Amino acid sequence: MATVTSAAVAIPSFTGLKAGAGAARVSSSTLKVSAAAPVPRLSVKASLKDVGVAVAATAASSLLMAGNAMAIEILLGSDDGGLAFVPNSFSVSAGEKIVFKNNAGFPHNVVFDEDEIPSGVDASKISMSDEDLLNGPGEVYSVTLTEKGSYSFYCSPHQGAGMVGKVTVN
Ligand SMILES: [Cu+2]
Repeated sequence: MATVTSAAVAIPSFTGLKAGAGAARVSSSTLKVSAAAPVPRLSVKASLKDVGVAVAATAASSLLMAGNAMAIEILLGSDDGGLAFVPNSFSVSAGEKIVFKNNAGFPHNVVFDEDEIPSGVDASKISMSDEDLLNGPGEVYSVTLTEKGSYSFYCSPHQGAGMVGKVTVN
């Protein structure tokens, strides 16, 4: 009985050791948990990376806007909600980027008139499709024209309301 008791006494301390070993195991499984933790951390890093890309894109577009010689911005819809390109007649250099930006009265789009562009230019390659619309504020459609000449374009939902424009490429 006494032996059993001493054994019983020994057991708690042994259990304590086991608990210590168990604690070690716990910490090793904690290590496993923390080894798993880098996965969400990685996804955080990935999203930070995405943010970085977005920031870089914003910086690039600011740079684009700063370099007016390289790009021109045309507003889709006037500030008072008028259905018009602003400006609706302008000139660019061949290869200069034209950025059409949603401003008001959207949805809008930009479709070049296949009968009023320089011969040899494929209207479908420089136009948005009739069904494709810019629905949100600030959305843009960019196009670069390389053939010199006169181009007419319109917004398909608002062509009847007079939302048409003309660009001369020099
Ligand atoms: Cu429109």
